[in-house]
Amino acid sequence: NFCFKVDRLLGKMSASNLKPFTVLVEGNIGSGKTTFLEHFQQFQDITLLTEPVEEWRNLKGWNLLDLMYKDPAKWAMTFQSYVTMTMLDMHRRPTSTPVKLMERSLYSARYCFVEHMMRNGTLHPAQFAVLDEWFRFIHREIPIDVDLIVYLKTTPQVVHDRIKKRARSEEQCVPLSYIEELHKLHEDWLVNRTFAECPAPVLMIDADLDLSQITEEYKKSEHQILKRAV
Ligand code: DCP
Repeated sequence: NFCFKVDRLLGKMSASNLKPFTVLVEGNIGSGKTTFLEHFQQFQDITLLTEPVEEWRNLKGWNLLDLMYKDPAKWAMTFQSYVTMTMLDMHRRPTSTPVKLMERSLYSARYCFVEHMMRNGTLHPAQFAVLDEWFRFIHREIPIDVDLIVYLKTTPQVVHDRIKKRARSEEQCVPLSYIEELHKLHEDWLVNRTFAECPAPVLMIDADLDLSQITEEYKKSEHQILKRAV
């Protein structure tokens, strides 16, 4: 028992000098990313970084998420540039634990949301060019470590129903077509690998299951994530 404790302590000390094993949790809107992160609250030695949606909803009193949904042509650029900043902050945040779990990333912002807004014309090509240059600059100049991506794969209709049920005020007019297009971009990025770089191996999870059954599904990923925790 004593040896085990010393071992663990040494493990922790050496782990704190190392880079954490970094896991990105990705998936469509309403796929259960937050619930997935909450599942890992029960374990020690993991830092959980949930998405800064609350920051997007209140920047000096301004609800950028709401502004973007109400008038995308005017506010998408502002919103996505703030997302870039808050995501970079999460990627760079130091952790004292050997495992770091992050909800979303700079990658899904660029390869799913910004990509969609460029393709459907919400972003002016010049606005897209600026966001893309920021992404490329960060990618080139700042180390962003990713070791594993957990992809919560869903069916668009299922998450659309969930989004309506959870009734986040800003998302009330999100059409099924938008969810379908975002789904396709996640698939192209993480499964088909057709247009964008995938920065780490992908672990796919069936996230269509409802809350009563999803824990079993989440457990399947525990081994891959926890083997890195001391
Ligand atoms: N969003 C966006 N652009 C981004 C990231 C998010 O427009 N680069 C929007 C889409 C949603 C809201 O922000 O309206 C939050 O989306 P997420 O899918 O990131 O988070 P959820 O809260 O839906 O995650 P989940 O339900 O899976 O926990």
